[in-house]
Amino acid sequence: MHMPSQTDTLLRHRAPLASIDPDVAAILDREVDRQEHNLELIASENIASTAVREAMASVLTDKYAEGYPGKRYYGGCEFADEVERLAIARVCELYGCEAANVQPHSGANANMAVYFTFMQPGDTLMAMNLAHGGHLTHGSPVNFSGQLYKVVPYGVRDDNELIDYDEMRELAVEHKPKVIVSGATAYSRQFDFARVRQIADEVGALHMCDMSHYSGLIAGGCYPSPFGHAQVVTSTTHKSIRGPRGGMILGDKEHITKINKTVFPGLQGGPLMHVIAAKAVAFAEALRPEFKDYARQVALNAKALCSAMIEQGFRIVSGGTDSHMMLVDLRPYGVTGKVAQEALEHANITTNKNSIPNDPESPFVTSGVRLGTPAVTTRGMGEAEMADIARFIAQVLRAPADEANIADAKSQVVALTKRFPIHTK
Ligand code: DSN
Repeated sequence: MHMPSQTDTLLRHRAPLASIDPDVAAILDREVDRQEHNLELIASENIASTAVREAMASVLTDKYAEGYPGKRYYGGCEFADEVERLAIARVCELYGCEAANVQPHSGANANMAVYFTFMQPGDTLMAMNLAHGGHLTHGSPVNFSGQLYKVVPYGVRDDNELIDYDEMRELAVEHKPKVIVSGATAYSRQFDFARVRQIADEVGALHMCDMSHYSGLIAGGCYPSPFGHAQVVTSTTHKSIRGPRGGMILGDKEHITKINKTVFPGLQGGPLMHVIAAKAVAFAEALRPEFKDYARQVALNAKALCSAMIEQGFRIVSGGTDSHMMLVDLRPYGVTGKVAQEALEHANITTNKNSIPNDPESPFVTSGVRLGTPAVTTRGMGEAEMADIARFIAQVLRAPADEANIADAKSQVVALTKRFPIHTK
């Protein structure tokens, strides 16, 4: 007779994580505590809802569903089909587009799928310079995108730190890229998507927008939409749109049909159906009227934080923000991005060091930090709290090596976070 082991018994009785694996459970508890008592200002992070996390932790993690709805390589896919169709229908409604692929495991995979579909190795890719706010997958030499393609970067003007569209056009005419990418990770201003399309059309390129950073604001009507200007739009699903960690590709039927073959079987195997279920939940949340209020508040908070940082004596790259983020030039305080990130972390303020345009420091040191408001807005903070946050940052960076000063700032940060609980409501 088979005697079930203790572990089998625990699994069958749906034992909680803590009884199966107290080590991992304890780590997760500490992460909850970190999130509760830190101010999360990393512009690419957010706080997914309990519903999104519940879908992500669902039984769909067990299911192989290689293929697409109605055309799978495995049996038993009826509910996988249903949930993937729902995710596609919802995201198309959200952005007013015709077709979508919700299977990319990440934004990098989504970008790779588009490049592989429309370019051959050795072709020319034009995208924003990483040092001016672009992304690794937009042609960095340490990334596949910079290694497979000839990269022609465009950047910002020296005088106003805004994208130089005249230079973009000149470079495009000269180098004839196959794909021009709009979108960035550290550009706080509006993209002129119509202008990028005009340039792309002039040289016969595809305009791909990587809207990862802006996708929540676009869904909420608080940032210009690339739809109608870019033939293909890629995004992560976990930044301002507040879904699970993952990627997606949106566009018209013609382009998405071609891209589908690249995603599967070209690049990926089985889709993460539990994550696709969570994407469907996030898209439903973003379709609710409250999400528009959220997106509006993210943008208002970014403007408020930006003004308060300027009042504290920091310089903001380009002088302001039209989005959820800003790049802070720390040189007026005489600290580098590396020193600032570390000192702020000791005071429970989470940021990331970031190069500013024409940065004299290396990317490992930098002269800037990037600040974003999606996560603090999700926990309910408003413009008044943004002024507090700027004050705390200034206090820390005025004396980043002074332990008593950091401890004092930290106690104020923790008091603020306690007024806006996340997981313990
Ligand atoms: N790493 C992300 C960011 O922080 O902007 C982009 O993928």
